[in-house]
Amino acid sequence: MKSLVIVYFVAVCLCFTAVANDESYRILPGASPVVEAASPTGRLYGENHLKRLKALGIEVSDTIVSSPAFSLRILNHWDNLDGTVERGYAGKSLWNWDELPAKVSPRYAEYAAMCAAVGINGTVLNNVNASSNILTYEYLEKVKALADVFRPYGMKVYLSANFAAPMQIGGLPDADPLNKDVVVWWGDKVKEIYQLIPDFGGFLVKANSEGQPGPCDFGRSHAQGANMLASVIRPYGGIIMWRAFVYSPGDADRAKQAYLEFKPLDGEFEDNVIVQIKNGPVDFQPREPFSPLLVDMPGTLTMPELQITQEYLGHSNHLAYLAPMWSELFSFVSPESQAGVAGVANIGDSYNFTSHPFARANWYAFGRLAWDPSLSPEQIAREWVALELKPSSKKSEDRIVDMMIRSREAVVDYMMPMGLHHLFAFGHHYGPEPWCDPEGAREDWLPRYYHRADSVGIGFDRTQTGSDAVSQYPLPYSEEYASIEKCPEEYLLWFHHVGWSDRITTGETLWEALCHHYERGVNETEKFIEDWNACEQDIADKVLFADVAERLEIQAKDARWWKDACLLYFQEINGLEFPDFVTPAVRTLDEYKAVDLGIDNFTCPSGKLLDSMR
Ligand code: BDP
Repeated sequence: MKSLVIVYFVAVCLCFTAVANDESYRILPGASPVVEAASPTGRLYGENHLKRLKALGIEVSDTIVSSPAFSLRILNHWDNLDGTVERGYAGKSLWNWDELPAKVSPRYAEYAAMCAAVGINGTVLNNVNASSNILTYEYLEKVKALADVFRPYGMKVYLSANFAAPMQIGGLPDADPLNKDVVVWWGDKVKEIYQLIPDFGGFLVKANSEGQPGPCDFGRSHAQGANMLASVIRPYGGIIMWRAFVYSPGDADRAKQAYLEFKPLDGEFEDNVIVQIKNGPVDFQPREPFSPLLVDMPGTLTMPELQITQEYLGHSNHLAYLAPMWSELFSFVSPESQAGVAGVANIGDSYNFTSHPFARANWYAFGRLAWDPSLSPEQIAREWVALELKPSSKKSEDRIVDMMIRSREAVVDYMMPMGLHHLFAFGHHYGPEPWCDPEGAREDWLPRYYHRADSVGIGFDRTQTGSDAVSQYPLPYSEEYASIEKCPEEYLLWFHHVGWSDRITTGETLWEALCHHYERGVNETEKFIEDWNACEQDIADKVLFADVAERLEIQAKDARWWKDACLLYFQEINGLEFPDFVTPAVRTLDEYKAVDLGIDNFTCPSGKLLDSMR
């Protein structure tokens, strides 16, 4: 559709030169350092950085020049218009739609200031499973009120659009992107939006995914759908972020589907469309290999979608500092090849916005990495600990930073090590249910689809003898992942079905190694409790201290629950003895199978409540 190489080049230049310069700043050293910037937003970012340096006691001895690596650094709120948040664990939605636009909570500005402090420059206000009502005039006036608050902080507002909106609120018989009436409807809608919000950012679209409507319903491709919206929004400078999270039951290996659907469309998208791709090929698991689509769409603008909310990492109960996971992604996917980065927000109306005090570190880290993905997770953790927790001794600071750095690997270890994935309870994705098999559920929503445990071994064969997902990766990864000897241990069971008694590179059998990981994860959570308690004297905020302490206890209990339930279940399948180092299970497998948290599928407003239900 376009002369790709040129369009891509121009688009990248636009993204990385014009916009980036606009937001960049310089800080000149001196007794009172001076911030220079070409725009008010750049100045704000510079001043914020200077504040950060001051708070950290760092003097500006040389000129600092900084510009963002990604031009789009956007939060995706999965907030519904009824005030619930899909996969949100920090209370209700921050946006009080009932009160807006008449009443504008001071928390909106507080939120925007926190985003600006780390350089986040956009926010999608509503859930990707979008209600068309957000596009009615009534709601657009509310959106305008929020946009007016966010503007001085350099934050643009975006909306998730339901592709069937022309039918649902426009009264049209279809939403076919090639139907002139549909195009006119969207054109009028976009005009109405820009009259209210002249700097509106654009739309995020989840189409033909998990039951959402989309162009394929009318025999059109994703590119045709995205390009129609792109053409109506182009005159206003808006963009379309089109999600690649698609998979349908019964087809190929779910991990292959986004690539299979989108790769053939490479080069067909307009240059104001950005294909938004989840970091891994399945769905925000504690560890996934990177999505091959992110590195194989040279004729298309793409951006990774990260999940800040801990849907699959213990909700707001568990300490899981996510910067190591995101840095891991950028070690495979070069930031220069991406037009932006999106993060599914972990923010709600909870007193501290995120419920778990340490979950604020993930919001902070998302922004810092979106500005500069070369920052180390440790440096970001150190900044956050010093700025927010303010421990009074260096020893405690070091201890807390160390806990944070270890925390994500601990979660992987006690939930699903060595490449296991999706062993979660159906629906709420909190606890373990590797056995889960509710009636009528789609096969690719069930843990057994992913772990494939049988009497011989465990793991998903994604090599040429299996689903051949490995062939979607470029060299050297395709070769490395396809080889059972060379495959990194952390992805072993993602790509291979391995015999229980096979020896892996450490010399242990697979069964021993799995048991080791689970045990280590549990031990880590116990060490977190010790580490945190050792910091008590140095944390002035006693309420925060107690809150974290309580959650760490829950996390340790949950870690045991995960370890016991998974190992007992796998043992039932392989009939092997546990190695000596495995601590005895607290309950029997049947007791674990009977656990019912009694929480709904999507929202769990108060994470801590879960514990009392177990
Ligand atoms: C899954 C969530 C689901 C989201 C979906 C998505 O479980 O609630 O709607 O992703 O990203 O992780 O669209």
